[in-house]
Amino acid sequence: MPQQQTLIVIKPDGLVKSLTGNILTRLSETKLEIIAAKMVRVSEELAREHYQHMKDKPFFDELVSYLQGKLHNRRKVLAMVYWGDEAIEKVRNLAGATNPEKADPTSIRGSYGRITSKGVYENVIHTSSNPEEAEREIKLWFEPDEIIQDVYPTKTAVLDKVKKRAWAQI
Ligand code: 3AN
Repeated sequence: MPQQQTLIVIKPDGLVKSLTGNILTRLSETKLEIIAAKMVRVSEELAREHYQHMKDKPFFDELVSYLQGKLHNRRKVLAMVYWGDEAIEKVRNLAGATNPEKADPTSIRGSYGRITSKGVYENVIHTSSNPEEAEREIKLWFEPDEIIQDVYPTKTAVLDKVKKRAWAQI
């Protein structure tokens, strides 16, 4: 069985509904390992890039606002990388179908998702759909050093005059 990595994002509706614990408990049924996790304030650029395959859909702008938390007044998401046997399919199955009303009622989206009166699919989590998308998404959301395993080849880049924030005192 292939060892895979997959991106999981608990979206703003999942956070507003205090579902983080429930979702992590459901994900632990897969016996996969968490190899990266961080809270992210999603920029418009990141949201647009993440959903680039939906850019021609009429609901694209709404989707970008949704991932940024603008529809829930909660400007953050929890982004994670899970790793292990058949990780992509295991997590997709547990997440359920994209349309929360069509998702198996015992799946995460079936249990907690909804379609708003404006037609937005609030489906609580994002999960990568195939190995190519997983690679694109993981590289978009994470730096190599934020992942505790070497999942894709890296190179050493020597950065000169890079400005970054540091602790004022240590
Ligand atoms: P998935 O998230 O299951 O991989 P995609 O990639 O087809 O599904 O869609 C990305 C996101 O776009 C979905 N998570 C959902 O929030 C939204 N979406 C997809 N289809 C629709 C639709 N018909 N109406 C409203 N929102 C949609």
